Amino acid sequence: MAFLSFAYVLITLFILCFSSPIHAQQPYVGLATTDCNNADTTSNSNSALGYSCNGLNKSCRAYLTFRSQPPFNTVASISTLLGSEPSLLSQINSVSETATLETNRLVIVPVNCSCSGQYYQSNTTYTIQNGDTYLFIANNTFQGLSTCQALEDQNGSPTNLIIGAGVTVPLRCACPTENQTDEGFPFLLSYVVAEGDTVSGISSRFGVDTGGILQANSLSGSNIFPFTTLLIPLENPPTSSQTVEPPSSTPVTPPSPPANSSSEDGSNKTWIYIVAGVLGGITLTLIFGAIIFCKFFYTKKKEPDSVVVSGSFQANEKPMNKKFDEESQDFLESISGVAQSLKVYSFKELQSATDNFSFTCRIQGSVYRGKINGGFAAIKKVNGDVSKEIALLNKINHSNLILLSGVCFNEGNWYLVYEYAVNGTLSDWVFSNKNEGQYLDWKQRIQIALDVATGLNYLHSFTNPPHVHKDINSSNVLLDSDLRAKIANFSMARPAEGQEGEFALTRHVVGTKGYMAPEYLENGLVSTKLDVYAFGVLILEMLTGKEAAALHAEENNMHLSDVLNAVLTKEDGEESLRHFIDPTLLGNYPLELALLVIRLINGCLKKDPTDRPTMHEIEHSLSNILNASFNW
Ligand SMILES: *[C@@H]1O[C@H](CO)[C@@H](O)[C@H](O)[C@H]1NC(C)=O
Ligand SMILES: *[C@@H]1O[C@H](CO)[C@@H](O)[C@H](O)[C@H]1NC(C)=O
Ligand SMILES: *[C@@H]1O[C@H](CO)[C@@H](O)[C@H](O)[C@H]1NC(C)=O
Ligand SMILES: *[C@@H]1O[C@H](CO)[C@@H](O)[C@H](O)[C@H]1NC(C)=O
Ligand SMILES: *[C@@H]1O[C@H](CO)[C@@H](O)[C@H](O)[C@H]1NC(C)=O
Ligand SMILES: CC(=O)N[C@H]1CO[C@H](CO)[C@@H](O)[C@@H]1O
Repeated sequence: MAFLSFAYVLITLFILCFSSPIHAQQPYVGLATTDCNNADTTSNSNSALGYSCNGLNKSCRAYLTFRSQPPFNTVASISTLLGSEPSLLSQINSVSETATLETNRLVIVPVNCSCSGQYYQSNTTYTIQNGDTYLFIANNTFQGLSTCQALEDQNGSPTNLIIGAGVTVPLRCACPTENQTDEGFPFLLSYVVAEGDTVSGISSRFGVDTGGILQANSLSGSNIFPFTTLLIPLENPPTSSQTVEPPSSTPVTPPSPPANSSSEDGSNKTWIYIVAGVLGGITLTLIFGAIIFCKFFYTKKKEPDSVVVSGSFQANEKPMNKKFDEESQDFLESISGVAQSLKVYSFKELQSATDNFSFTCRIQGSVYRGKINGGFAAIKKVNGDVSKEIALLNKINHSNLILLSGVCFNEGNWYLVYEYAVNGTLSDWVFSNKNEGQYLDWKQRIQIALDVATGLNYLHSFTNPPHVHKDINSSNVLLDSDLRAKIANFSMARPAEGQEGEFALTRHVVGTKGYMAPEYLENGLVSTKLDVYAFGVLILEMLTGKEAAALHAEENNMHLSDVLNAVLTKEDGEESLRHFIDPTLLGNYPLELALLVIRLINGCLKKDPTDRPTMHEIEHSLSNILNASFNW
């Protein structure tokens, strides 16, 4: 077995090594973009003039990023500057067309991108102002979305810029290559690097893997510079959730490579380190994958029906034995050597982080708040098999799914270290008075619903294989300092087997009361539509401020979708609707949008799972509702 997996790793590595140059797409130009006297017009592979026309299509819809800066801080002014359409721009960024955006907010700008000769570009026109130079226009006004070389190429010599005259500004965009399209990335975003950005930070913001970004830009290291563009290959068009700044402090930072690049010789060495690092990373990931795979396979064979049973944040009570203990220790040792993004903590470190797991550090159940490296982390103690949760969380990276940053194993217990969500669980906000008279307003609730939908859509459609969370409820949705939602507790998550519309069966029906879909309760059918149902219950709770179980009981145990139908069809429509909605909203919500939300919930709660919408459709509807809420 060990030999086989080693051979597998070698073969995969071999294939990877020799296939990676094929994926090289558009080279990153870096600081050459500001070297205006040195227009690199001779080399067509490494040009500051634009991304070369190597795509499948000669034109496409592409996306740019721009940071709102006065006077370009409204939907109208940004659209005009960048030649975009205000209605699309406002829709993608979930803001109204008349909105003024806060300074430095990341804005996603949809543009039409097409080949003009050798390079892709998106045209816009700009009127020369007093004091402008091509460099100033490209770097300061357009934030690096164009270059002085491209401006010169398009408009001629910079010596005769006339104030008030128009110039054509070619913006750096590109259409995906055939390979990118085949691999499921039909959208490209030209992301303008900001101060402090890292490739891994950017990849987590857009929910794509770091390797994909490195490949798309033929980058071998992580040397990126502000006011230059990186191409981000995307599976889906970008959404407003990606414009939110990611949390700045993560408890764990990977060790930095030796920093000795004093000479040219040194920078050559750096390059070698980086290549070695990337190759090493791939090997380690593969080995780690193989270990988890083997481990998984092994346990599966022994106990074909074992499914981790756990309520919200409650540890599983599984009898311990010596063998399991040893296996876990082996497993831990095996990951300690290879898991790059996952830090293995000593029990001592966690003890001191949590004041020896004191009561005051306890958040809930077996979850503690710990102070690690000056920041907070949530530490969950689990007595049971965590390999699946680790394997899943270690490969997902999405701002709406909680980040697992480390693990620890001690005396038969696992400790999982997660990013810390300051504002606690959604249930604390919706049902209890823990936040002393502070209630979520309408827009905050819709934003949270959209965040959860976005996270679930990612889990359902963009993890490989697709997964079902299986325990969506208001205690498993956490809120960060901006009251943005992150889905937590993946202990019950499992691959969504079968094609869409097909279902897997399980004999172990576990979950949280009130959130379980009828086909699951009755027949043990598992599909992504379970999460859709639970999500419907979740927004119903957010809308009414009542727990699903209470609502169910209050309405004489009627099925929830019948409760909704009753509300929707009552004669005194408006009044019964207002009566139904959470009084802590104080009537401060657009009734017609509330009605749309109720219809959406109704769809999610359909008895036949195939009648329920997909998370993708839900995300889309909620994004429109949020957009309309901003206009209200
Ligand atoms: C982009 O292309 C679409 C479809 O071809 C067209 O309707 C739209 O007007 C174009 N937008 C701009 C800003 O040129
Ligand atoms: C952009 O402008 C250039 C130069 O004016 C022109 O050749 C090209 O066709 C334009 N592209 C589009 C899509 O309008
Ligand atoms: C580009 O613009 C930024 C901010 O506007 C500025 O800090 C930076 O120095 C500029 N770079 C160059 C090469 O002019
Ligand atoms: C390329 O063009 C074809 C046909 O017009 C279209 O169906 C396809 O979606 C385009 N691909 C991309 C990535 O834009
Ligand atoms: C960097 O180089 C200097 C002298 O060239 C050396 O003294 C120092 O130890 C080196 N630092 C590292 C981290 O390699
Ligand atoms: C542009 C590019 O990288 N094209 C490559 C796509 O993949 C095929 C084989 O899979 C290569 O032959 C192309 O060069």
